[in-house]
Amino acid sequence: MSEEFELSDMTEAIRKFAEAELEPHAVTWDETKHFPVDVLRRAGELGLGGIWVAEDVGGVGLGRSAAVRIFEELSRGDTSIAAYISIHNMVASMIDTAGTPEQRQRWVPDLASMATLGSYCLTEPDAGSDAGSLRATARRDGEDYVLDGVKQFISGAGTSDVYLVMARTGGEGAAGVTAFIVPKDSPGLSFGANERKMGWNAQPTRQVILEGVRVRSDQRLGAEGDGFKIAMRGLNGGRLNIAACSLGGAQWALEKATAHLSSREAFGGPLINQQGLVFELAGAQTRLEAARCLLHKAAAALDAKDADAVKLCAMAKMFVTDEAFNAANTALQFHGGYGYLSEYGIEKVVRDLRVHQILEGTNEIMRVIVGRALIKE
Ligand code: FAD
Ligand code: 2MC
Repeated sequence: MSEEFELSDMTEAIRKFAEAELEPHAVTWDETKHFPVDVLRRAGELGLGGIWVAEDVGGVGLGRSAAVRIFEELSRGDTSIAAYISIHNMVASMIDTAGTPEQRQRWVPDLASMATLGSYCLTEPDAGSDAGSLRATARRDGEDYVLDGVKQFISGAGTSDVYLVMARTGGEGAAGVTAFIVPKDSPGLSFGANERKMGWNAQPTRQVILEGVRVRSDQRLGAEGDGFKIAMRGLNGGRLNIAACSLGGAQWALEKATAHLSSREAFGGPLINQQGLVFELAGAQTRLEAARCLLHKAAAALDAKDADAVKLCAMAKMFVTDEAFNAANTALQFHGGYGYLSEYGIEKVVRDLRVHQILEGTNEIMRVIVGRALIKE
C-alpha cells in the first residue's frame, strides 16, 4: 500500500475521531480541566501515539508531512488534546531514534499504543528560552545516575508514565546536557500543583520535581553530552505539529464564523452580505493557506533532512502560529457577543492558540533561530 493511500485513510479516520470523540466534549473538558486519558487510549488504537515512530516498535512509520496533516485534522476537534498528543509523539520518537535497541523495545511499544503516556521535560523555573543554561543535575554514582532539580511547565505531568528529562552531567552550556528516561514511579519524583492557566485546560501543566531520583545507566538516552541536541531534534518536528494544531483550530473557527455570518441577520439581510466582513474573511483564509504552504514546505524539508530544515521549521512555527491566532481572533470578532460566550467554543480556541506563540520555543526565539541561519548563510 502506498504511503499516500494509507495517509488519506488515516486522515479520514482521524477526522471522524475528532468529530465524534473530541469536538463534542472540548468546551466541557476546558471548563472542568479534564484530561481525557480514556480518549487518548482510543487515539492510541488509531496509531496516534507513534505517527512517525518506526513500525518494528509499534509505530505507524509515517513522515513529518503526514504528521502535520494529521495534527491539523485532530486539532479541529480539540486543540489542547491534539497538542498533548504531539508532545507524547515527540517523546516516543526521541526514544525511537536516539535509543539503544533495548531501550526502543522496552519503552516505545507502550508509548506508541498510548498504553503509557509521555512528558518532555526541558524547561526549568530559571531556564526557558535559554534552555542550554538548565541547572537540573545528574550525578554519576557507580552504575547509576542521581537526578536533582525542578522542571517547570511540564505538559501531562502527574498523569504521564514516562518523563524524558534533560539534566546536566557536564560543564556549562548545551554540551553539558544529557537526556534520561524517568518512569513515574521512581522514588524521589514528585509533581507540583496543576497550574491555573489561560488555555490548554484539558491537559495538566505541573512542575516535575526530582529529589535524589536514582536511574540506571540504561535509562540514559544517548551519550553523555548529547541531551541538548536530542532535545532540539525532537523540537523541530514538535514545532511543526504545534503550528499544525494552530492551523486546525483557526480553520475550524473561520468556518464557524462564515456559517455564523451567513445565518445572522442584520441591516435587512445576512451579515455575510457586508463586503467589509467578507473581505476580512477572504484575507484571513488566504493568510492561513499561505501559512499551510510554508508548514508543508518545512515538513518536507525535515523529511528530506534538508540543510535548511531547522530554519524552515522555525519560520513555519512563528508564521503559522501568529497567522492562526489572528484568524481565530477575527472569527471571535465576527461572532459578535456570542464569540465571547464559552458555549460556542470560539473563545476557547483563541485562548488555546495564544500559548502556541510562547511554547516549544517562543516566536522571538524562532526569530533568533532564523536570524542566526541568515547570518551563517
Ligand atoms: P523566558 O525565556 O523567560 O522569556 C521571556 C520573554 O523574553 C519571552 O517573550 C521571550 O521570547 C523573550 N526572550 C527571551 N530570550 C530572548 C532573546 N534572546 N531574544 C529575544 N527575546 C527573547 N516546557 C517543557 O520543557 N515541556 C513542556 O511540556 C512544556 N509545556 C508547556 C505548557 C505551557 C502551557 C506553557 C505555558 C509552557 C510550557 N513549556 C514546556 C515551557 C515553554 O517552552 C517556555 O515557557 C518557553 O520556552 C519560554 O520560556 P520562559 O517561559 O522561561 O520565558
Ligand atoms: N535542531 C538540531 N540541532 C540543534 C537545534 C535544532 N533545532 N538547535 C540547536 N541545535 C544544536 C546546535 O547545532 C548545536 O550543535 P553543535 O554544538 O554541534 O554546533 C547545539 O545544539 C547547541 O546549539 P546552540 O549553540 O545554538 O545553543 P544555544 O544555547 O545558543 O541555544 C536556542 C539555542 C536558543 C535555539 C535554544 O536554546 C532553543 O531552542 N531555546 C528554546 C527552548 C525551547 O524551545 N523550549 C521548548 C520546551 S518544550 C515545550 O514548550 C513543550 C510544550 C513541549
